[in-house]
Amino acid sequence: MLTIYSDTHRLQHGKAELIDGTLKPCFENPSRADMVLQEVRSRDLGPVIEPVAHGLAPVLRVHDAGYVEFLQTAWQRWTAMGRDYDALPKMWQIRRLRAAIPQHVEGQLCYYSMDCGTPLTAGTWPAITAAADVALTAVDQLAAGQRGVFALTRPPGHHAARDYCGGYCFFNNAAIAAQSLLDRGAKRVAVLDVDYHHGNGTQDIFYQRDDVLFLSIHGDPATEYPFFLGFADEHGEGAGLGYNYNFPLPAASSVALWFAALDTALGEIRRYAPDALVVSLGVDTFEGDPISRFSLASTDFLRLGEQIGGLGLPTAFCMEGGYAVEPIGLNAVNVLEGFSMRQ
Ligand code: Q9C
Ligand code: ZN
Repeated sequence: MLTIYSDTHRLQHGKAELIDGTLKPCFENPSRADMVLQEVRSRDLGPVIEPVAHGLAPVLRVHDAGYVEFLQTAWQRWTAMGRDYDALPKMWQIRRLRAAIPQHVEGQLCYYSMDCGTPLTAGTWPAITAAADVALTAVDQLAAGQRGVFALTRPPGHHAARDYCGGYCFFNNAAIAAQSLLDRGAKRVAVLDVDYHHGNGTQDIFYQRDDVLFLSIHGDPATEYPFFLGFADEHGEGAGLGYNYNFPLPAASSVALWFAALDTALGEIRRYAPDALVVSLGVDTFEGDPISRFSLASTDFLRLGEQIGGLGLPTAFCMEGGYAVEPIGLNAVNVLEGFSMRQ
């Protein structure tokens, strides 16, 4: 299987996030993608190629123009005030506060953020545009006839909605890929999100549409991040009604329960009969993940890949979460190898 990768991800290197009352080094850091790439190479998964620059037009197909402009200019505006540290919001436009976009960069940071765990840094803009290009190049390769392509995207994307960042995500790489598939002629695309956390951003982007079927298997938001979206009764809206499926599972769910949810999700994908599939590939469902609470073993990821491969669809895998850094490559490449066994 072909892998698309850019070193530019390294420029996104946040310093710290608030964990258990103190600042700890960011879980979402460059070593994650480095470890995945190392495993891709050592297992000889296939060729690794650089992304092709696609510009902002395909990003603006899923993200709000004001949000994109904010991301593009924020670091320059932040440092112009003499701030040389990561930009993090300290308040939110919560219930009954005015929804107007503030003028000040700090106010805008609050307006466009979902949480305070997603540091905007000197390298955020180059890293997120490179990640979008990685996803878009994967789509180019599907259009050129590849059956499965691995977009080694970092930072991840599935928590980023049309107009907000959060959960370590800025641009929604998987949504950008799905939209690009449609723009290249696909009639229907399915996005299957297997990250431990609900893909609230992807759901948000496609919630009112029937040309993208979104399915997410994740820790129950009643107790798990992102808390405010990802419940089983979110089925879509308007034209999108019936095209959104959430499978929230209790935090300590068994592997058998997880695969039962996958089976139901795969059945819905078959029924939808899409032209292509995008997988939001988070491996934070792993038993050793430091911030998540499912218990998939490394071999379960092979099985996951095989089952996805059994759909027989052109498939773009976009890397999402996974914070047990040492085995992240083993787990991610197991999915890709399992998929390849079914081609
Ligand atoms: N105590 C992704 O996997 N905070 N994002 C968790 C745990 C945010 C995860 C805090 C988790 C975001 C792409
Ligand atoms: Zn996650």
